[in-house]
Amino acid sequence: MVNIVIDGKRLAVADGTTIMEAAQRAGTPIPHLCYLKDLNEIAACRMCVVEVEGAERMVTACNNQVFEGMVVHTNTPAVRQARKTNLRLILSQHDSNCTVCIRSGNCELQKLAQDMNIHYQPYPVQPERARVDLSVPVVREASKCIKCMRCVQVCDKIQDMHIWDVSGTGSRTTVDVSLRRKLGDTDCTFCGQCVTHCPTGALTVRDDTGRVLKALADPELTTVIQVAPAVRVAWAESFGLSPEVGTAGRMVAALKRMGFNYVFDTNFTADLTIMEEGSEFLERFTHRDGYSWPMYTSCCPGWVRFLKSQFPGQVAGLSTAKSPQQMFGAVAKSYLAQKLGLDPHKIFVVSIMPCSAKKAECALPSMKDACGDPDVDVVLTTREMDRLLRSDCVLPGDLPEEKFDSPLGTGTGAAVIFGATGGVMDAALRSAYYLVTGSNPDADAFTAVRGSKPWKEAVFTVPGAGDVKVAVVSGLGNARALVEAVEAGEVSYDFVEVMACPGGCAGGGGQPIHGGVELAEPRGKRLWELDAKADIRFSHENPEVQALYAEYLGQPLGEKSHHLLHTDHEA
Ligand code: HC1
Ligand code: SF4
Repeated sequence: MVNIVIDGKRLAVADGTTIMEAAQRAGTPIPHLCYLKDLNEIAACRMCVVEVEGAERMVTACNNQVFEGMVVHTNTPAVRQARKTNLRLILSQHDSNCTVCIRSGNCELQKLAQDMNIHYQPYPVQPERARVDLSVPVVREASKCIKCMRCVQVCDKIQDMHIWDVSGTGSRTTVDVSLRRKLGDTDCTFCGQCVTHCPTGALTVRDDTGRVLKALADPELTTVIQVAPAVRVAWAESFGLSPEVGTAGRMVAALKRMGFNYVFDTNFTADLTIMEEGSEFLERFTHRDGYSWPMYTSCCPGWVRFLKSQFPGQVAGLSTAKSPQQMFGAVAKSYLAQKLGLDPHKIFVVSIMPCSAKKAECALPSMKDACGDPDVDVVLTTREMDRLLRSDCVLPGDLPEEKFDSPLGTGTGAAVIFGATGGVMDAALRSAYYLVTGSNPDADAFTAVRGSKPWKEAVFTVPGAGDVKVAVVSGLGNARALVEAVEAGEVSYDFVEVMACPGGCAGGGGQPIHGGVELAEPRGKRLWELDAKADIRFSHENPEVQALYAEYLGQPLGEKSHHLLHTDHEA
């Protein structure tokens, strides 16, 4: 232990503790802007300067460790002045047009300026201007970048993709797409992790709310909305509602107030995905030869784009099943259109997703199988949905709960866990077991694939089929390590679930942002709780999915399924 004094308070802390952490423990938190624990501890913003007795100059608290006898002053006039000057210099390069910024009210720079009582700017403001590219889902506004390096670090250290980099020198130093490329020309997976780690509005997800409002106002269109599993445990955060109040039922009620004709559940097609993907796995598993191993899940478009660009030789291992979001669109513009007697060209399908990559997925040329139009017309993130509700003066906390509409609105416990790492695998194993044996396993038989460990593996015995060796990873850095190990022959699996975002969609790039606080784990925990208390916990028992097969599709992997619900991943 190390004995120190912070602002007159004596305390003992463990060796290796930073001044920042020690001050937090002493009850005198130090302001910071670029800092993210374990990810970005480079003192780029110099907001965390403190005075240390005996030191010649101020030191930064986030990347300096305490030593025996250290005496720290965190809040002297000189410290306050230095921080203010540093922040004003940052603001001199920042477009502070806060009133129309997407991050206004949720911006760490704005909050710090307010907290530090900065209300005038003595330095001339010269933000870096650059054209904004709206052709891709992740949008960078150079004029708002404060060069904190968080995007570079999360993309390098967590996602291992190296899309962002420092460019320029001296006062022209900035952060940009590496090698000065356009984002759309890179292998960026559009996972959006750089966006959720950006403290300002420099990195955002393209706003498509205008297209949705236009569709809602068009009397010719029937508007159909689907809501992804992970959205229900995150949407209410922006409204400050507790989980008990911010339920899926209130989200449905709020969307109905917006005027959508039908509010359906992506959980329905998550169950459908299990029927198709589970059957596909069993087909491959029982006829082993001629297939590429392992079989990989295909519901995360960030992962699919990653595999195509980084490991093209492994693409044959991807399940051909489309993602639940895409299956939903295809079913809405075929089965639902027929059932309601509607022209599929007049059905406008909107998805609410925790994800930025889903915007790129729905625009793929291959995703238009139902009627030649895109199966999904617009994807909005959880944050965009919250903004829409706000702009329409909907107060979700005051609404009585409502149910999803039928016939695409029922989902099981196996579906809701798609939003958490391990959930797709758990759900697939439950139904694969049933499809082989004709009886259900214990719904909690596959707990080894749950939890936040970044790389999990397990072997399960399915009577009549044998041992199934599975792995689950989340985060693209972990995905790269796994695929490299597969290619090197160091590991071998039958079935692998990959989600691009750490913790799965619960921590997706479209979810509410909380100043660098990671919420994938608690949101995921709530998804597992929803599964545990669900009336039905097996995808094959979803009555609406059973009806879809009976009335329209016939059987899993049948001709209609092949046409509507599967893809060769070529485009
Ligand atoms: Fe996901 Fe999925 S779980 S990919 O993370 O398979 O986005 O929630 O909707 O499609 O169901 C996202 C979440 C989502 C799909 C499902
Ligand atoms: Fe999108 Fe989920 Fe994949 Fe992240 S893990 S890129 S949120 S689908």
